Amino acid sequence: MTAKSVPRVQEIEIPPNLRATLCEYTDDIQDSVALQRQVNENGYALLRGVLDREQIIAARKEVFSRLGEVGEISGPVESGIGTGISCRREIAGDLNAFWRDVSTGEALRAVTHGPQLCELLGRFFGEDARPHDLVYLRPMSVGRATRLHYDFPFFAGYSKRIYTAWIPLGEIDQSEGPLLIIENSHEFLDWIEPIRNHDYQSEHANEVVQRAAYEQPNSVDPVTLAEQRGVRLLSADFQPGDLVVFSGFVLHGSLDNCSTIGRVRLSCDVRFQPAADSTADQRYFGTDPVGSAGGGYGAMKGALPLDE
Ligand SMILES: O=C(O)CCC(=O)C(=O)O
Repeated sequence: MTAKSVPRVQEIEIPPNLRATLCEYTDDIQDSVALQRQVNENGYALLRGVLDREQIIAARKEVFSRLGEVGEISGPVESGIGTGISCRREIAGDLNAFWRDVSTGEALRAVTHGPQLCELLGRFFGEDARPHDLVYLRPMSVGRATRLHYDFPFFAGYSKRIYTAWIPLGEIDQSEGPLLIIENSHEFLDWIEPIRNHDYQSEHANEVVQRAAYEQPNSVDPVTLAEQRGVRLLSADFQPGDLVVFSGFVLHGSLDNCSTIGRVRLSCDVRFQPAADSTADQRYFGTDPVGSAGGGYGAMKGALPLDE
């Protein structure tokens, strides 16, 4: 990391004493007990080079080709350089259908719903795992970031055993806005206990889960939050094939995308639960899941043209 690419969050440079690199898992990836230990201790596990690099690159090309067709990414599309303009509304018309189509592309699904990831996630549960059908594909333009939140309120319901798989679709430098995790946030019991004790199967209106996930963590900026809690902001430079798995009780978001060459950061996050748990939640399962907000793929940020 050079001096000119100090990571930023919500337009604030993160002071050196408040930032650190995510801890890498270095044990055997076949070792279910060691994987579970790591995620229990840290709330997350960063696994390097565990996914098929060629499949990741194919998924990146597939997604950016679609964005290239609507004028948002310049060629060669693999570089992911945004044009700053979009013809998505004019060319694609139905933004919901377009985003559903991109999010269910064959190459992308080979990564998110292929056996490699599913078997790996199964080891975190110690039993067979199943991905949600709904995935969150995130092309993040320069200047964009994801605010801090907990995943549990969104995804707990019929199953409470949820892990998120965060997959960088290509190389992502810390200056280009990758995943941000708040150190030890799985131990912020004053925030976690109310979430853990809520019955999200009975009550999961979008306003309820949004408030539970976002409200308190965003009452101050992330740097102030880290100072107040005596923790650090964790991220890493990512390569294709890397994977972060984290629990629903880990506070996370993203760094700001400050790419100096206009590169759009691309990643996908997918939730997994034990295969034995119910798939009755229509928000996340089925051929056309409705999502937390009820609007399906059309309600996701990714469904909006990149210049909006
Ligand atoms: O990639 C991001 O910007 C944030 C990811 C996220 O919020 C998630 O995986 O739940």
